[in-house]
Amino acid sequence: MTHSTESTQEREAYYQRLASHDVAPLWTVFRQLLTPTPKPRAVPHHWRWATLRPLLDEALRLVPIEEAERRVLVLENPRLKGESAITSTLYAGLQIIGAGETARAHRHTANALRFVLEGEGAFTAVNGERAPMQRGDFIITPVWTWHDHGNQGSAPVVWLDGLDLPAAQALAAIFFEPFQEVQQPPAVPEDDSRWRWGQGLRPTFESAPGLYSPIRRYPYLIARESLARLAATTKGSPYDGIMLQYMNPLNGGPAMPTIDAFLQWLPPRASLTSHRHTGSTVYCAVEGRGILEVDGIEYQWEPNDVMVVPSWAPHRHRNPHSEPAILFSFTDAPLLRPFGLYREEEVSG
Ligand code: 1HN
Repeated sequence: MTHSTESTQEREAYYQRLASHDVAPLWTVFRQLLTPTPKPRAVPHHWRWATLRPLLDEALRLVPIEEAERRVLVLENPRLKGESAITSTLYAGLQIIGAGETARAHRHTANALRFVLEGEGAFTAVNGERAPMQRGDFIITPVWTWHDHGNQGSAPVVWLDGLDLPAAQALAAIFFEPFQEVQQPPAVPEDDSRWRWGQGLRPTFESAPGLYSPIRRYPYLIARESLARLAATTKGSPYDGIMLQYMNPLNGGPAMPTIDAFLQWLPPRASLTSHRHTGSTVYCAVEGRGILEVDGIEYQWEPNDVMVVPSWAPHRHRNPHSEPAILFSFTDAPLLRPFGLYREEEVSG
């Protein structure tokens, strides 16, 4: 049934009057709000190391560390320009710190992770504990922990930063505080937390923080060795191959309350099954070469490339080469699970 011109005009006038009272009709937007499946604002994307690495060198040359709280190139989702976001919940960036430099100490409520890509001799200090940074190491600086970075080596060090910053912003829960000094004085021996909590042993005379993993650094050598040994006898998941979680040893859950992180091994000539799930994922290539197919688009990746898979986008991993391929990834899935919002399904075809 069509409406008379008169009633259409009356409605438009009515909608304008509603707006002047700061109200709006639901029925005109209902179907946009309740889409049958998720419609994320973020799009899939691939950032190439070959493109970004020279740009990091320019940042090193152009911007003194004293003028930048952190010398970082933000990986901005093409649909979220200006929002410092790789998806509507996650942040990712590449950070470079020159020989002898310090990235000053501060703390914030956003949870952060580091995945080391290049260089030797840097450390991240978290609440007075220094974690050495070697290629492939996974380091956490959870909610409201003091952290600074230093490079005692003779060449630049580069890593991937991952944060839940857009999620914390959406929840209007950002707090930030600079430390009273540039650097935290070391309060415990290097890697202390790993010896205390990261060997399948628990100190009986103390308790650990409840919200996040008590371990600051998960070394690459150990994660990689585990993957290689598992790969000799198992195929792992049909979707992810052999995948290990950076686990909080106190509860078997993710290392931080909002971000889960993984290292995965795609065996030579692996062609895995396509699936989709809620929650977004940022991938960073570590070893070998492979193909990540997202929404039918193929991203051919090389070491240190970064890719993003938004919520519910069908995706599939392939390794057509004769060498194993290794990917690091992190996801906001822990933000969804407690609220019944996590879904996962195989995608055929
Ligand atoms: C931050 O504190 C670091 O500590 C890196 O290295 C990137 C991006 C946004 C907000 C805080 C760091 C960051 C950040």
